[in-house]
Formats: sequence, C-alpha cells, structure tokens
Amino acid sequence: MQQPRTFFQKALIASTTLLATLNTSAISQNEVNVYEGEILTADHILAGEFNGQLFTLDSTLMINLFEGGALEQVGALPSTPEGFLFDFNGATINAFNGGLIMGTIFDSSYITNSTMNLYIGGRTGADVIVEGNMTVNLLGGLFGVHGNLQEGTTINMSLGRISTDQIGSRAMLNMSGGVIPQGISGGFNVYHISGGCVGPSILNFGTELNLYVRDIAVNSTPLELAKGESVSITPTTDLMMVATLANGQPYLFDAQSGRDGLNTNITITATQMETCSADLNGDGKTDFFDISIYVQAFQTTPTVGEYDCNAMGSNNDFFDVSAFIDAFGDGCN
Ligand SMILES: [Ca+2]
Ligand SMILES: [Ca+2]
Repeated sequence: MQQPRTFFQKALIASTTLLATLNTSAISQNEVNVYEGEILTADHILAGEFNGQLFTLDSTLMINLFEGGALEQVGALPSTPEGFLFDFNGATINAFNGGLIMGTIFDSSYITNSTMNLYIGGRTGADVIVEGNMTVNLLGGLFGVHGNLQEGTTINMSLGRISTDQIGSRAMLNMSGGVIPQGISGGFNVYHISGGCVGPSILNFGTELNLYVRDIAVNSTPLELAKGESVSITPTTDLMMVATLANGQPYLFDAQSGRDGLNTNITITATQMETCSADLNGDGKTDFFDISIYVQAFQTTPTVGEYDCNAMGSNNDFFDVSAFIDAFGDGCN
C-alpha cells in the first residue's frame, strides 16, 4: 500500500507536465488553434481562415480547442426551417482541457463527418447532435446534456462521461471505461462493453450486446467460462446478469426488478477476458502516465474519475482512488 501511494503523490505533482505534453502533441500541417477567449465559427471554417491561420477543410485538418477556446454552434436542427447538417469533410475536432464545442438549448449544433476527441476537461455544450460518419472518442471528456449520438456514430469511451439524457438508437458503443449514467432515454444499437460504469435502461433498442467479463452469473447461475470462451445468453424478459467486467468494474443488468428493459430480439454474447484496468492510455502497461491521467480525471470539474461505479460519476471520492490504486497494483497480465 505504501509504495503505490507514494507513486500516486508524485503523479499529482507531475500531472501538469503531462497535460502540456498532450496539448502540444497534436501538431499538424493543416490545423487551426483556438485559444482563450476565441470562438471559431462556421464562416471561419468555410473560409479556411481564422485569426491569420490558413487551413483547408479536409480529412487532414485538426481543429484544436484549447483552454477557453470554443467552436461556435454549427449546423441547425432539421426540425427548424434553416435546419442542416454541418459537414466537417472528415476533419478532426480536438477539445482539450477547457475547450468547448458549443451548443445551447435554443441553438443546437448539428454535426456530421468528423472525428471528435474529447480529452479530460474538454466537452460539448448542450444540444450537440452528431450523425452519420461520426466517431466520438471520449478520452476523459464530457458529451454534454441534451446532446444526441445519432445513426452512423461510433462512440469509443475509455474515460469520461456521457451526460446527455438521450441517445439515438442506431449508434455503436465501444466502452472500456468512463460513465454512462442512469436516466438516459434511447440507447445504442450495438454494444461492446469491457469496462466502465453503465447505468440502467440503455438496452431497450439494442440489437447486439457483447460483454467482456472476468465472471458472470445469469439468473443467479454462475457461468463457468474458460479464458477466451464466448457464450450466448438468451434475452428473456426476466433476464438478470451480474458480472465483473474485463476491466474490473461491476456490471448489472436486471429485467426482473424492472431496473432494466431489453429488446427480446437482441443478441447477447459474453466473452471471458481480463484486461488491464489501470492502463488508461491503452499502451498495454501500467506506469506513471496512467496515474497522471487518472489524477487529472479525478481533479477535473465535472470529475470523470468514477472508478468503483458506486455513484455513476456524480460523487467521486476516496473509494474511486482506492479502486484505481488497487487496479494499478494488479498491473497488466
Ligand atoms: Ca499505460
Ligand atoms: Ca465512486
């Protein structure tokens, strides 16, 4: 216990250094950088010029939103007369710590054809709706309230939080960490869940659920799975699954009590696997960098350091830090 704690304290001191490294690693020929107090608009993007920076709207473009920098609302809801999807032509939008992709309840963003990276402290505002050829990578950031992940979106979550109350029913979720809280209407179409904290009732519309677990009990009967073995689970209306995910977090699906609902045509597969829970940067080992990432996540407001799943991201506390340190102590393999 003593040694990891010391390591953890060192990480606290050096976390700023890592953040600086992250912020300068996105160097690209074709880029636009948006800093404190600056707002990039649709007109800037279409003109290819912003504050003296020249760029081209294509798949090589990196739009970098730094602390206090924002992307203004782009596109408009299809239900409005002027509604249209804003096409980013394959460009990448990076929201770093303090960077914001804007939207408000009265002025939505409606975005297509982009990769959106939400790093720790980076976020979308209210009512950011994405659809069609979209990849949203939640790397510690926040996908904000009233947003919507529509058809044609793939969302990859390793850390961070979906804070929206609605999800379109045709998106795909790959989740190894982070939080999807309760109270969301809709759900994804295809799920791959190996870690993180998943709230109830997001399976109502799904057609395929793939769970990666260390262990699982179905209707109170533990399944004896060999390493790497997969098994199909019948989606009965009284289905209850209690599992430990590959990344170590608890998983509960309970249709018996009405906590969860499901589409009974869904295909459910559980695969036995144990992954490296504390490897937050996914490089296959646990080291200083993973601790540094966790410390940043824990310190960010709103915090995205939920690790033990007891409060679904709203109440990070000592127990989350303790769970992370335990996972770190387990290492990889
Ligand atoms: Ca690592
Ligand atoms: Ca907690």
